[in-house]
Amino acid sequence: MKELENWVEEQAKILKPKEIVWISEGEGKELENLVTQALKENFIGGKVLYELNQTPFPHSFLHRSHPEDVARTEHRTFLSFKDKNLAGPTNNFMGIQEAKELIYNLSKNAMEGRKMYVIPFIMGNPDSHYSLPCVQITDSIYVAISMCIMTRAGKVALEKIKERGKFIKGIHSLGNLDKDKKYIIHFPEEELVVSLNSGYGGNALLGKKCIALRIASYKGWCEGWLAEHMLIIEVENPEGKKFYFAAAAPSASGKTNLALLSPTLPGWKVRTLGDDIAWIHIGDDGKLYALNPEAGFFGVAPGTSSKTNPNMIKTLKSGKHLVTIFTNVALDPENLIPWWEGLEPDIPKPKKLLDWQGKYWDSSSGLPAAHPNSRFTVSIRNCPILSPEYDNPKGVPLDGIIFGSRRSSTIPLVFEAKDWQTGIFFAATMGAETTAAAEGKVGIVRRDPFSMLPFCGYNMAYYFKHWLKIGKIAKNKPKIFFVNWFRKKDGYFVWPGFGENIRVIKWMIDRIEGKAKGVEKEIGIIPKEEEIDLSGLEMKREDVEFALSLKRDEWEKEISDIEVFLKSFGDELPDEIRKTLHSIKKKFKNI
Ligand code: GTP
Ligand code: SPV
Ligand code: MN
Repeated sequence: MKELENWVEEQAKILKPKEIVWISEGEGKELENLVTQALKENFIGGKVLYELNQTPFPHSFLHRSHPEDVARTEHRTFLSFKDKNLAGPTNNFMGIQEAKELIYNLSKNAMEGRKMYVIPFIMGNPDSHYSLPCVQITDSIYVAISMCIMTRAGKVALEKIKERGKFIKGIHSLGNLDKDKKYIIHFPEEELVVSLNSGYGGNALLGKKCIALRIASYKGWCEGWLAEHMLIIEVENPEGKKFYFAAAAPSASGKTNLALLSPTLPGWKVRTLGDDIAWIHIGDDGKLYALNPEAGFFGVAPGTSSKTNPNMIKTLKSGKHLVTIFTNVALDPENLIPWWEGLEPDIPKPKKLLDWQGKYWDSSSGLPAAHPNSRFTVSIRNCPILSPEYDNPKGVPLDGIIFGSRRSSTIPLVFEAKDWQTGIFFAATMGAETTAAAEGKVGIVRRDPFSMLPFCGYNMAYYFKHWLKIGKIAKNKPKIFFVNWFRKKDGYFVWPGFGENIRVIKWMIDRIEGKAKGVEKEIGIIPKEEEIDLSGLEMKREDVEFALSLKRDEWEKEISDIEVFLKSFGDELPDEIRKTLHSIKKKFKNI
């Protein structure tokens, strides 16, 4: 395709790579050759990839990133529009001319001495009307291999680019990994992303947050659909009836775990469709249909074990499809087995351990051996509970949308919004404690609307309006629920979480089927204690009560924080949200 060839040529003139390599298969021999190359190629004092013990972890490799390039960098992530107002108060804005000049200056000769990989890829099932063909260029072989795992790459995408005559563009260069020159700049109107001087996941695998969320959410706003930071699951009850849920949660706050949930209640089954991103369209029947545009998991390693997430451990040990990469985990140097905090009891902590930077780990240092944001990159096809509906080009019809917070107080284990408008209000004002998925202090409560604060590709006030509008058009809407697995009592998580979360989903299904009444409280419908199935679980009554409780002092503070946050949107804030705030405030005053 001429436009593609011209664009690649044009970029090569600026970036000056020593060679251009087109990815045509993204699997098989081609992927094998890339891995062989990466095992030999130098990268910050070592190699790009190290082979791991193939017995427990077939087709698995270790990568160590630059030690200062280990998480998304929100303060260096920008949206560039003609009109500043389109970025809104929660995003960093950069004018188009300034951005283009900066990029040109930083890109000149940035790929000198390196190969430039051209990766055609498609987000979503190629047969889907909703999938989007894209092309990323990169000078990182680690990024090229990761893109082959995370997306449908190669000729399948190239064919669609030719057929549709257009593609979303991504330019990525490691440059010199200078953190002061790191920029991730999005041009939603032009459907272009440029990322320079970082090699880390969300900053560098451009299909993921940059394209499938920031560019796609803007596109969805223009075209009438949604791009969301959500997992997708199929839940089958003991009678064989299936229900579909999409669930948002902030980064490193339980999506992957919920997506691969292994239910503790007998007879219940959960199957995975996606663990991080959902594109949601309105169907002809007025239902909302969700599909996963990705083809792999880029999941948090620490805390993953056969106790918390047995299906992920099986996924990582499968080795059936493509290759698996562990980034910034620790390593048992004798047995070449990856290790991270929370992996016991599967793999006991080895006597000798290399930390995530490859140095001998001193257990008395108080520092973790694996980086808290260490991750694995693995094909979704290796997941033993992948739903056959993953390949459905239309997506699956949603029965429920779940919004999860990470809050040690205030937010109860679960509640249902009384209606769509109230659901949008709580989603828009959700708070969450920050995690290691982004640079900065961990554990600070900040408002993270829809878990999209770092990923919304346009003015968040318009995004709220867009969700409200979707609710008006879709006549067969899912119910909206809120969950918080992270509430603490005396310093401990009061809810056991993980596989036990099926008990909360069961209540949601009872609500969907009209079997559970719940109790109406100020914020919505909360389960009656006896409506949560606790069979086979040893949990004190008072702890369940605590998990479901609303504390007046906590909610007074919550509402005043919400008010401050909503003020930042000024006049752009939708009236519906302002009105819902008043009505909820009034309810709390009336207690
Ligand atoms: P991103 O990939 O960053 O978008 O995150 P994610 O939402 O997929 O995060 P993930 O599921 O990997 O969550 C990681 C963290 O959440 C780990 O620290 C887990 O131990 C913790 N976690 C997940 N589910 C639960 C749960 O039900 N209860 C508790 N207490 N912790 C959980
Ligand atoms: C997140 O931070 O929400 C992730 C990882 O899913 S990254 O791809 O780095 O954004
Ligand atoms: Mn994520």
